Amino acid sequence: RCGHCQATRGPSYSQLQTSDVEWFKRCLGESNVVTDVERLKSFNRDWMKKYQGHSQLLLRPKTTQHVSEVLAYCNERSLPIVPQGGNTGLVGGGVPVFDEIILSTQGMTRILSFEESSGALVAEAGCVLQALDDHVTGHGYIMPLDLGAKGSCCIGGNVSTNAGGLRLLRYGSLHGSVLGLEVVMADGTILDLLKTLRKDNTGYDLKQLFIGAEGTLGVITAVAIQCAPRPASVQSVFLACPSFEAVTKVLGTAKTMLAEILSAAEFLDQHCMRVVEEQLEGVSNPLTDSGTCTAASAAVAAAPGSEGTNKGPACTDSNTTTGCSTSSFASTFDPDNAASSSSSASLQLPPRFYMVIETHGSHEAHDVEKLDAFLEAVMSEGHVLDGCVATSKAQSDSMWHIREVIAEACGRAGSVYKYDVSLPVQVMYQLVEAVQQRLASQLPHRQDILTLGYGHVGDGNLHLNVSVPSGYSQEVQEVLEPFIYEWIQGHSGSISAEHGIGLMKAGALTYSKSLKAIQVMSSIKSMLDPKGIINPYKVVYKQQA
Ligand code: FAD
Ligand code: S2G
Ligand code: ZN
Repeated sequence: RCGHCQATRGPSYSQLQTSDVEWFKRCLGESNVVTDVERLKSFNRDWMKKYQGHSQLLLRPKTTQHVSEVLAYCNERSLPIVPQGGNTGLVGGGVPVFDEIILSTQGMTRILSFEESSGALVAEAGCVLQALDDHVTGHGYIMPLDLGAKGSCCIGGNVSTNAGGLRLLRYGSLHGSVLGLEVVMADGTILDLLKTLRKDNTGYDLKQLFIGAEGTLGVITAVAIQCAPRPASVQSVFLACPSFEAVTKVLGTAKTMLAEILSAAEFLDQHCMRVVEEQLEGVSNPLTDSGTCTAASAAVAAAPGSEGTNKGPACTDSNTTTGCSTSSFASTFDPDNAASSSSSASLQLPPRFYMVIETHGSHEAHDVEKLDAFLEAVMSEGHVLDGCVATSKAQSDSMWHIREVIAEACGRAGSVYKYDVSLPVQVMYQLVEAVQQRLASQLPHRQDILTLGYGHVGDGNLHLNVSVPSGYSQEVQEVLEPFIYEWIQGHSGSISAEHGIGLMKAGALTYSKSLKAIQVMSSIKSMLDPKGIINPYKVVYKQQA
């Protein structure tokens, strides 16, 4: 019985035989068939070390034809498989529940084509996202998605989870940027939907079924995706805010004043900043570590095109309305030396929230002028206590690094319960506070538990993380669930914004989808995978019963 979802191993599934392994070796070549228990360990365990499978076999097909032959064989033999890319998924979707065969796409890493004129890329599913971004950057394009896991996650896994990430606000969802897919179905049929046309309105848009299906409807073997022109001007700022309400105000102002050049709006709370600084060597708050980035005032005043910026008096108090302009941005917020920074009362306390905001545009002077006006507005309204503008790629990267390593830092601090959810922005942080209060009241002796919030605030996507130093426990799990799912349902949110359902939320789909909708999903699953051999127990499994 599975400890997470109480499922039992499907009665109709066969046990793996030696003759099966021999067949796979003849089909794929001995080196692409792994049975060694030690080598299988990392493939049987998810990135968070929360889900543990017991697969005895890893297959690494090199071609679509191989995948087709393997699936036809497994379907015939009723041998369940789990497709796996970079194994960075966070809901247990990419690892076996019991002894399912792991079908890894890591052997399928060819870039099949790139059209300079249109920016359409066609690549095999096992290509790592970072490698693709590097490839298209050389042609003056960027991938339309960016995740903290870009160094390991694969484009097939990205599509299969309908990954969101740091660029969704500007470049949209994969449901829009994926142009075509090649998918191998449960019976081995190769479904060639691999078009690079921007528009192809011919019947049902089948590729959409597989985007976000988390490997339960077929194995994606190749992806055609629309890349975006590499922006000539990238501006990044790191801001400190006194409250989450201020964060929402800054977001609103960014959307109106930065408008078409706004490409990312992320937030993190003070607990994130602390755990990153505590757990990761050499990562520090750019607003207290003056070496990280140039103070907004110096940068904005010096940046080209800001000549027109009102130089204004040195802003000694961000709450006054003395005509402070952006160029008088408080230099750096230094809690140890509050006297040297702006003297306003709100600066006496460490900021409770931080934001990373980025613009992608085609004309630096134009972009800096808009950014300058935006910073002036949010400063003069008191929604920003302090901040800095990156004046080099290295500074921009270091700002993003803080945001991207929060997950890793939380993982180092303890075992993490992750809740990737969509909520109306105005209530978003109330969920973090509600969970903090609930843990304090239900488990008052557990002061060691760290509850924090961060995420893609521009998309209404919160990442609530509860890090438990002593490890996963039923005691903590029962305080968190179903409380969190009920809270989300009561606030018209979604229990999964971008990570998917996987195994973790297979029993919670009803908090965000009607039974009727789930029944339709189950009938699609039964039609496309009648023997249920592709990634069983995941996504709609619970509702099948
Ligand atoms: P895997 O983990 O290998 O698999 C994920 C799911 O896809 C599984 O259900 C698996 O069965 C299925 N699958 C994989 N390959 C295929 C295929 N070829 N065909 C069919 N099904 C397949 N996610 C976000 O959305 N946004 C983020 O900002 C983000 N940031 C992250 C940061 C960190 C540090 C980490 C560790 C993870 C982050 N993630 C994020 C989660 C994860 O990176 C994404 O879900 C990613 O898309 C998973 O890709 P993968 O190749 O690792 O897939
Ligand atoms: C992110 C992944 C990590 C997490 O960093 O945007 O999607 O902890 C997340 O949820
Ligand atoms: Zn995310």
